Amino acid sequence: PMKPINVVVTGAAGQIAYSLLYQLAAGTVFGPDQPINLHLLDIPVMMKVLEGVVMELEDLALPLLREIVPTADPAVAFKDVAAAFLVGAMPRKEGMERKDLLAANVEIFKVQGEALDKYAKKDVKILVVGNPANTNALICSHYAPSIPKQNFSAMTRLDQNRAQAALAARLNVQVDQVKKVIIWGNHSSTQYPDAAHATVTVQGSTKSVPAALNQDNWLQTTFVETIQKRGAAVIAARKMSSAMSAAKAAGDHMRDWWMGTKPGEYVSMAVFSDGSYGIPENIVFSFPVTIEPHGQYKIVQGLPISEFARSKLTVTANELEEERAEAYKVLQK
Ligand code: NAX
Repeated sequence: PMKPINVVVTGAAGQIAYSLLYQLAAGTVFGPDQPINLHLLDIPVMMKVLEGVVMELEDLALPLLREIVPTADPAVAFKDVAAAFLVGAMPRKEGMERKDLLAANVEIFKVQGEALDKYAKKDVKILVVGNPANTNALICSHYAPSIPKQNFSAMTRLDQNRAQAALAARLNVQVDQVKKVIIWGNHSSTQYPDAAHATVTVQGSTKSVPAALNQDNWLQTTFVETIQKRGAAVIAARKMSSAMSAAKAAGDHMRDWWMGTKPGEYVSMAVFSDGSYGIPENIVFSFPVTIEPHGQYKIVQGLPISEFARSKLTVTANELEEERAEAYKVLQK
């Protein structure tokens, strides 16, 4: 029998965690044979709510779920963790500017980076979901120098899933017949959802999505805008931000990182740029990656970048450089 691993979820009393925790306990992320201990971190005022979440986790009666550790103490939460879902963040409140939001979150991810550095396993896989996710991952890594940079990532999988679903709907095929959609850059409205390299399979024959659509214009306009603004559309309808789909995407991201990507496919993850595709180094940028089972991710190389794509990549890279500059300004105060 396999030994349990420790998995931490921050923001554990929040709405994304509420859907994510079930997936972890059910074995859909780390596999049906991997028992887990769940470490649940939230802030002191949320401890009562967290108690309720713990009760529900117990009542799932799932055999893979061993210990449950609710806490407001990062030292306890990050102890010997093999995987970390950093979901908790300061939400944007009315009248708050992007800068204020960044400042509040930089502080949170500094504290959690330091705790990861001190208490987590050195091969811990870290997924940042809390916004601004890419820059939070950068800050977190900065304060965890003993953990390799390649172990930090931020989530753009929800954007990828949204793009895949939108293409499938447009092409009138089942969602799993669309593959290799890419999200480039920041998890923000500057992200570039790119279907130029995507494929679609209809009745056993596979072709490129642009060829199947025969309409480049839609891919460069409505498609891009719809995916960039999908989060806002969900908020407008639900009065709350995406949670079920965000949690599912977080599970997808970690599962593929842990177990590997499917042969011939790639997925998008925001990771430290190594200069691939001319993207500046030392920002956390979403790239297409492949992963060997229990291995490191590799950024897919050699995809042709059109002039249109290049202009989109530049915009989102510039935004990430600006966020980095702002974050370091806050940290130096
Ligand atoms: P909720 O407000 O429901 O939950 C957040 C939880 O985090 C709260 O319980 C809060 O007390 C806790 N928290 C705050 N500061 C903390 C700290 N220092 N340590 C531990 N816990 C802390 O938000 P939810 O809807 O769950 O969203 C969480 C984050 O995900 C937000 O930042 C949101 O913007 C971000 N998202 C990111 C997405 C992505 O694709 N990368 C998509 C979905 C989502 O919008």
